[in-house]
Amino acid sequence: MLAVYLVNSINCTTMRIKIISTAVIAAALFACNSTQPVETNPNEKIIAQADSFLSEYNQKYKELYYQSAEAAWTLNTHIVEGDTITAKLAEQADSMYAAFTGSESNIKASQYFLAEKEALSPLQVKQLETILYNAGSNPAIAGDLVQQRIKAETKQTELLFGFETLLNGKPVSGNEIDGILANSNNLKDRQQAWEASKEVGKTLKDGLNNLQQLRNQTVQALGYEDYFDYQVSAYGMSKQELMDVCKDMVAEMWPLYRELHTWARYTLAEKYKQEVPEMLPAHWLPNRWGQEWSGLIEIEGADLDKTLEPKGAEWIMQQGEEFYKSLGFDALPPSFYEKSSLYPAPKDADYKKNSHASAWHLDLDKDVRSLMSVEPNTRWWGTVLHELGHIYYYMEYSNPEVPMVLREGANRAYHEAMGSLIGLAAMQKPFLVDRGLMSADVETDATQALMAEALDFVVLIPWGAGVMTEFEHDLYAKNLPKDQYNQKWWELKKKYQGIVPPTERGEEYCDAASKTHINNDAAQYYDYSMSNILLFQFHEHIATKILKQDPHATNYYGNKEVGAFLKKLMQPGATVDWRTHLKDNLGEDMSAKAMLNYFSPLMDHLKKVNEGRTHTLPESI
Ligand code: X8Z
Ligand code: ZN
Repeated sequence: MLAVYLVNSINCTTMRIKIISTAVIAAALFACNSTQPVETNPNEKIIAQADSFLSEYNQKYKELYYQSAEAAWTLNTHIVEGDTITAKLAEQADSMYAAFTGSESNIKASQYFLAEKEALSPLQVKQLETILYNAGSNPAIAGDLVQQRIKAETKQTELLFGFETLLNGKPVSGNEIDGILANSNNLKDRQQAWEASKEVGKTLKDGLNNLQQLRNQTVQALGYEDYFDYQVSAYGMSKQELMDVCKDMVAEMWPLYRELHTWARYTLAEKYKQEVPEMLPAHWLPNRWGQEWSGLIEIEGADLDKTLEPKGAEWIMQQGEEFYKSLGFDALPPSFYEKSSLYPAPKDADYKKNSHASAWHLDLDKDVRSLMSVEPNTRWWGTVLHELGHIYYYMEYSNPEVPMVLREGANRAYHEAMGSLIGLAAMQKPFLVDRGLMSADVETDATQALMAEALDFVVLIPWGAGVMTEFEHDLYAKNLPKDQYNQKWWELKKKYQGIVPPTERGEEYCDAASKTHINNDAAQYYDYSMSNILLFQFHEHIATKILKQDPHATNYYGNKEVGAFLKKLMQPGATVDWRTHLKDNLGEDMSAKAMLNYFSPLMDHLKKVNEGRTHTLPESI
């Protein structure tokens, strides 16, 4: 999930005192006190010792996490050219967080207790394992490397979001670029907008190369093979296991993706009055990375963009919250609206902000915020619901049963799935009619609606589990050389998405780095593909078991039982094992079956539409 942590090299005396104090406490814990009476249950003592270590850790963790998140929040919401103080503060706060989470005493203490794991409670073990995992990216034994990485990450964020994108010599926002790619039929304008959006990559290439080394080196100090290995281990998987899961996801969706690809080539060639291309030119698509193409479908009589436009961005936020409240979730705390940065910076603002949407859990409790640039259109309607899914997940597991260090999703994909699930539900006709966003009289074509959903949820799979995952795998696990970044990127784009650039893209560019996550949410993008698989499992359960409605035409609005089911998934946070949690709540393992079932009517339709057309992607991948 996108939440950015930034840090730097700071020599902090206070921090060192704290570390010593933790070390002293740990030493005291381990010392055998001969004056104490003999314990009847030998486990009681170690359980109590672990509890006291964990409670001190959790308290400090929350404090330092908050400081680091606050400083990172400012860095991402208020980027001013020439301001060095904000970055410095962010680096300092992140350094303190890193020094604590990666301290030798915390590592030693958790290793010591974990050696006795049979004696401890599952909740204690889970916390200790997470503490060790958190230490993995900041180990003190890596010395100066952690400081260098923190500094390099801060710099990369500033370069990415402080970058002035120019179109025809004039500054242009991400929303404006997206607007051109969503609406223009002029290929020249489209190409210029697409090319403008990639310029930032050039300035990020050296930084990415530096981070490639530093991320690998820091995690290697605690025994991880590389940074990709480290991020994947959060799922309890090896690199190979994760790559196999991704391969399976892509393979299972491939026949449908291949039909969508064929359909898109012919449809767009007609739209732009061009020959049908063998591969899709990147600037023909309605998204800068070709990661979702739902804009290619206009459902007759149900133009949501047109309906939302006059209502305004604030209305979208408020309706998003209403939807969650109708399911039985609480109102957002007032501080959410006071402290969030929800709308684009004014045109004449003397600062820039991170243009990518994210949700933040600043104090691991009720200080929840979102960073967005909401405009009243369909794309932002989905994004608002996505981000609110994170926010409500944060609020649900911020309960006394969940220790600070486990205030995370059951896994990262669960976290991504919640809001995207609500986004799916919020696009279905019965919901839209209920909410007055579509007239009940409109005869919508169910197949077209299904197409729009496939162009979003299916199209993301080869992009997320293919291009992004394999690129980052090769970057970190295979040390992809800097002079092969762009070549590798476009090789993968062609293989997995069937997308090619409008013109040759040499190594002076770094098109991968135009994607936020490559810079500040590294080696985790498979989360989104897995979340799509999971969310169709959740949706199928909700539609068939709770609502007793056709999964293609549901209305979640106002149903407290749906809310209760979601809360049950959310409330334990990371205190549970994600696989067991799925089995307990759905009675099944992670599987693409629900997603394939959902889209199966579309396959027949597309086969007919594409009859006689040439498919240029291979039958299997
Ligand atoms: O980054 C996001 C969210 C924030 S966690 C807006 N998403 C991915 C992306 O935009 O690349 C949601 C879908 C995929
Ligand atoms: Zn997200």
